[in-house]
Parts: sequence; C-alpha cells; structure tokens
Amino acid sequence: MMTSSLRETILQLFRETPNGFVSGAQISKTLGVSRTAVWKQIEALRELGYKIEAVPSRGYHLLEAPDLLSAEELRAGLDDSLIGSDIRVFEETDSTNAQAMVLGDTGAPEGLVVVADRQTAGKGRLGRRWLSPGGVNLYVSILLRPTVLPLEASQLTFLSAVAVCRTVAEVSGLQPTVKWPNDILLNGRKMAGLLNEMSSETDRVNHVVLGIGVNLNMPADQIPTQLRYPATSLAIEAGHPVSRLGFARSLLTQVDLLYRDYLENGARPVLSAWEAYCDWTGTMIEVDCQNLTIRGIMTGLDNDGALLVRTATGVERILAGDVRPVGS
Ligand code: BT5
Repeated sequence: MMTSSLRETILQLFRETPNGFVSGAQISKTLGVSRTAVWKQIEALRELGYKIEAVPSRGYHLLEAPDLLSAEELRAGLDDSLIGSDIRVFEETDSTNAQAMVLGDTGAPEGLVVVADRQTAGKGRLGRRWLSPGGVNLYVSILLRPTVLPLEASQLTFLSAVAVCRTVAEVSGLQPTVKWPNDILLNGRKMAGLLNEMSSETDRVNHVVLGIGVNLNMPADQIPTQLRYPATSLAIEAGHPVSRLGFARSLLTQVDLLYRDYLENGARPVLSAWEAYCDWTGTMIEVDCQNLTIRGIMTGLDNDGALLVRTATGVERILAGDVRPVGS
C-alpha cells in the first residue's frame, strides 16, 4: 500500500469508529504493518494538520481534521454519486480545466473531478486569468460526456451556476444571484466564475469540462481592486470562514443531482432555475459583445442559453458577451 493510502485507510477507520478511539493494534492489523509504521503515519497526519490525541489503553482519537481538499475526504459522503467517481487532487497545477481536458482526451471516465489547492495559470474566458491563491478558495473541474450536440453543451454553464447558488445557500444561508453567462454574485460582487470547455466533432461531444472557481475564504486584502467586475468571497459576505471541504462536497452533490435531472428532462429546468436566481430580468442592461454594446431590457434565457434582450429595434439573441446593469 502507498503511504498516502495507508493514511487514507487510517482516516477511514476513525470515521467508521463510533466512539472515535482506534487502537494502534487495530490499525496495524487492518493495514498489515507494524505498530512503528502506524505511529509514523499518525505523525505524518499530524504534520498535515490533523489533531490526533493518543490516550493510553484506549488508542488514537481524531480531534480535528484540517480543511484539506484530499480525494479521500472529498469522496466520503459521495457514495452513489456519478460526479466524483474518480477524484484527482493537486496541491498546485496550471489549471484544473487544462488537466481535466487532457484526462478527458485520454479516456478518463465521466464524473472525474480535478481539484487544486492553487493554480498557477487559472483560466477565465477569452484568455483572461483567474486569480487562484492557495489555501483559501476552491478550484474544481468536472468531466462530463453527455450525448448532446456541441451547440447544446453551452447549456451546462447554467447547471454549474445553479449548483454553486444552491451550495452557497445551503452552506451560508446567503442568497446569491447570477450574472449571464457565467458569474455568481453576492451582494452584487462576483464570488464565483465558471468556464466550460469542450472537445467535440461536428455533431458529437467527446467531453465537456465544467470549470468552477469559488472565492471562499479569500480575505479582502487579497482581492485586487482592478478587476473587470467588483469581487468578493463567501467568507467576507458571511462574516466567518467556511469549510472548503464541506463546500466542495455539497457542490459535487448538487452537480450530480442537477446533471441527472438534465439527462432525464433536458436543459429547460436548469435554465428556469438559473432565471430564478437572476435579479436583472426586466431591468435595463448593457452587453459588451465583440465590436458593439447592446442596450435593452433583459427578458430571460432562450432554450439554448442565449441571452434575450429587448432593444428599441426588437429582441436580440446574444451568444457571448459581458453584461452590466445600466448606470454602473
Ligand atoms: C470566469 O471568467 O469568470 C471564469 C473563471 C473560471 C475559473 C475556474 S477555477 C477552476 C477552473 N480551472 C480554470 O483554469 N478555470 C476554471 P471571466 O468571466 O472571463 O472572468 C475573468 C475576470 O475576472 C478576470 O479578467 C479578472 O478581471 C476577474 N477575476 C480574476 N480572478 C478573480 C477572482 N478570483 N474572483 C473574482 N474575479 C476574478
């Protein structure tokens, strides 16, 4: 057994033991290693931030787990979930989306999840960068293989958006809103961004990667003021830190529920759920498209996820752009 899986098995034993005490003898028997080897693994877990006490004649007791995004901790609680059937965790990577796309190209299964503590080249849309410091936020990419047309796959951005909104509400009780096409806002500031990437042929999707970046515990002084849109984190808005692990687990569960529903009932339920989180419907907005700015009343989403805007000359269907409320 590799040392990391030895540690994962010890953590699993702690979780499965009702009174929380696991004796050294029990661990050494389960793992098939010496008591000294067990002690070394306990020390290694302590170094990772696990608080483990040793009580004579009772055994080891896990007092507190650090807010680490380990595959083992993430998988616990995702028993029947398609999403998270395989989880890869990087301490540092260029971009979880880039990693998931490569794994998708080499046949990784649907539901694969790539998570990183920090990204050195986190991607936004149109070649922009996503600020991805370590230890505070969540950077996750999910590989899907839906049997839909390439054109339809853009609807999946709205699935990620609804999953993030539901998770924010579940974890903090706060009510997020959405900004077309890929932003989640709290009190009008961006707290999460989504980037879907796809590999496809003319009439067939090979795979889609849902990229989700959520500002969880990033403090105000780590957020630059010169961003395209004012930004915040869940901790700033909630007034207390949030568990990255707890948030990540809920998020993967929500994506799983929504994706099953999407496969069964199509995109309309997810698009309607997104519309319910959007408080700009019926208000005047401006959309910066490639060469022009369109101004009008936002009326909702078309069935493919295009933004519908009523202008002086008729209803425009917008496929890509940056939206802002008029007056800001
Ligand atoms: C996005 O692009 O909002 C998509 C962000 C997707 C990030 C995730 S993290 C996991 C996965 N792996 C990746 O490599 N990417 C995905 P866009 O709408 O283009 O917004 C990018 C702009 O937001 C930047 O140009 C900045 O102005 C601003 N920005 C950068 N980092 C930010 C942050 N952490 N929070 C808020 N705004 C940020």
